[in-house]
Amino acid sequence: MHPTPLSRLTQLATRLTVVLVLAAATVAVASPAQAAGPYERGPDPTNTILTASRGPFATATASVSSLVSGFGGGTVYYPTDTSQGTFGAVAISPGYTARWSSLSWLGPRIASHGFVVIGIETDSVYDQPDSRGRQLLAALDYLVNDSSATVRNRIDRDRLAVAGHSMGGGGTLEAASSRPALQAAVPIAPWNLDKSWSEVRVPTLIVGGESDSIAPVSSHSEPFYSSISQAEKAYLELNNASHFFPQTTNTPLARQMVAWLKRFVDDDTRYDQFICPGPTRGGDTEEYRSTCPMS
Ligand code: 856
Repeated sequence: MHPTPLSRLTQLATRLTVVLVLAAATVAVASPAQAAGPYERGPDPTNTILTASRGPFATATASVSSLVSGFGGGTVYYPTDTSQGTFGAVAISPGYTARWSSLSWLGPRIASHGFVVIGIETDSVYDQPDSRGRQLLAALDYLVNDSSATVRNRIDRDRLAVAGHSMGGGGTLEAASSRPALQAAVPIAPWNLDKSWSEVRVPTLIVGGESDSIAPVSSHSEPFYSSISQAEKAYLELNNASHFFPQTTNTPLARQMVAWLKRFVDDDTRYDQFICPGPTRGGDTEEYRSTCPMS
C-alpha cells in the first residue's frame, strides 16, 4: 500500500528529529567545555595565582644598552619555557625624573605569567608624555626587530602592549593613540595635559590612586577613562593610594594588569572573571568600572 501524504510527512519528521538529536549529541561530545584559544598560556587562572609574588613561568633577564636608538635602553624579562609557543610583549615606562628601577618589581611579576617585558629607561628622565609614548613604541620595535635571538624568537610580533607610570602612563595613552594595532594599554596613575583620548582603539585599563595629588584622578585618570569611546576599557581606583603606589609591590595593580594583558594580548577569556564584573568596592578597591561584558 502507498503511504498517504500525511504518514509520509510523519516519517520525514521522525527522521529529521533523529538527525537533530544525533547532531546535538556530537557537538556535546566534541566540545567538553570551551575550546582553548591559540594564544592561551599557562594554567587556568585563580585569585591565588594572580596575587602571588610570581606567576607560573620561570623567567630570565637580558639588559639593553643605552646606545640603542629611540629610547634609553633598559631590562628585558622573558619566560624561559620554549615549549608553549611564542609570547606577547609589553613595554613599560617609568615617570618623570624616575628610572626603570622605580617599577622594576613589575618585570618578573608580569613576565612570570607568560609575557616578554621590557622595562625602559628614557633618553632623558625629564622627557614628557609624547616623547615617552614614542620611546615605548621604539622599545617594542627593538624587541621584535633588533633584540637578541633568545628574546626575539620568543615574541609574537602581532601581540604587543604598553604601560607606564605617571608621565609614562601619559605616554602609554600617546602610544595607544598613535598605534591602534597594539593589543592592550595600561596607564598607571597617568599624567597628561591632553584630557581627551576619544581616538584610542586599544583596550585600555587605567589604574589610579584615590589620594594622588600629583595626577589627581579627578583631572587625569577619570577624564581619560571617560573620553575613551572606541575601545574596551576598565578603571580601577585604589583606596587611599598616593601617586607613588606603583613604586612598591602592589598586589591589586599586578592582579588587574596581568588579567587585562591575558585577556587582550592573549585573547584568553579565562580571565574575563577578573575583569567583568571585576573587583567590588571595599578593601583596596575604591572604585571599579568597565565596559562589561567582554566576550
Ligand atoms: C614619578 C608627573 C606638573 O607635573 C608634575 O609635577 C609631575 C610630577 C611627577 C610626575 C611623574 O611622572 O611622577 C612619577 O617620578 C608630573
